[in-house]
Amino acid sequence: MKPPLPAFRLDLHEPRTATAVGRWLGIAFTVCFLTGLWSHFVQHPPSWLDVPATPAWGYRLTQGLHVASGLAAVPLLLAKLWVVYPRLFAWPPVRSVAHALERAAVAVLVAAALFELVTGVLNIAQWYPWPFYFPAAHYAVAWLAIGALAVHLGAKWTVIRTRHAEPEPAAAGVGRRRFLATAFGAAGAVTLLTVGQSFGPLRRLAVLAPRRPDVGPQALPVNRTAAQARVAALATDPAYRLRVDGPRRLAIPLADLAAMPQRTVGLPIACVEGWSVQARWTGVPLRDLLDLAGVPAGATVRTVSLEQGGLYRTALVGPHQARHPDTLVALRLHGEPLALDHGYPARLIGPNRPGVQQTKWLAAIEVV
Ligand SMILES: Nc1nc2c(c(=O)[nH]1)N[C@H]1C(S)=C(S)[C@@H](COP(=O)(O)O)O[C@H]1N2
Ligand SMILES: [Mo]
Repeated sequence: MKPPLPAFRLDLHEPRTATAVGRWLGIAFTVCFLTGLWSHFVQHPPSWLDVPATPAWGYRLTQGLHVASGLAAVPLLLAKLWVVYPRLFAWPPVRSVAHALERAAVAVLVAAALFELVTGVLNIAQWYPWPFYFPAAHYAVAWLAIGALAVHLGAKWTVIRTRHAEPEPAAAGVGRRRFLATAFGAAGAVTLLTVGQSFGPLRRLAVLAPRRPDVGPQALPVNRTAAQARVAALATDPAYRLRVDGPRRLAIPLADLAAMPQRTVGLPIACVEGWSVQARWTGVPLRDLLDLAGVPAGATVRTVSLEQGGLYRTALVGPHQARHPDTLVALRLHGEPLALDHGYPARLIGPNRPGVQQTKWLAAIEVV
């Protein structure tokens, strides 16, 4: 016979609570992982991937989900760690080979999850207090986290499945529900106070987000200014020419670009850092320029900025996006000439592309 449970057991460090928090944390991590993987492939496309141009808001959605799920995971991870921490110091530390592996996976999972969330949050705050290249490290550690999560779920599967087997004393139920309400409430609050950086209707609530999507020149945020990129002199030089290097080599003055047939489209800037906003762009369809230069339809092209250095000096445009009528060499934003900080005299803007690939201050378009 089992001994009777004490009447007021408010101990929350038990599997039922761990599982309840863990389920939502697992969902957040999975969404974050998959959307992050997509972001990585879009930015470093393998040879077989020609990133589609539709839906135009695709990257806006996946990257919005990536940052939102990562932010929601912060309070959930803290809650989970608080529930399970006594077990992290269980004695004896190792009981068998299987137990040793299980604990090793937990150690990797905790370390990798903390690393991903801390670097992710600092990155969207544009603070890089580390010596490594953030995207590469964040990507590599994501695999550690998801691998360790899979091992952890496998090891805990029986516990997860049997969580309702034992009846629970009423007092423990109340305490547990309060704790869970606090943890889920915190995750909900973080989401509500940040998601407006990409979800327009809630932009006024985005007080915890680093960016308001409607604040900046021409009502659009700026990630890197012309002054920071040191391009102001080149960008305003009257001798500016846009080079298009295909089988024919063109050097087109701004006035000639403006004299070509123009197209106006609504497309978002969707920054990898999570903010995004729709805007109205006018310019010359990229494919018209490629046709003029005799570039074949299946070609991948590279945009090159006037900027002399920087991580975003160049970007690739795959055949689908390069030939989509909405991919523009934009000259105007919301009907006015581009502000210098938004890429004057000309920038690339295309559907379903990460912000980092919307090259500002275009100098050239080259065939890869
Ligand atoms: N040449 C160049 N283009 C660039 C960048 C840059 O630093 N240099 N930043 C990119 C990033 S990260 C984003 S999110 C968008 C932002 O465009 P905006 O500053 O006009 O809003 O521009 C992209 N184009
Ligand atoms: Mo960005």
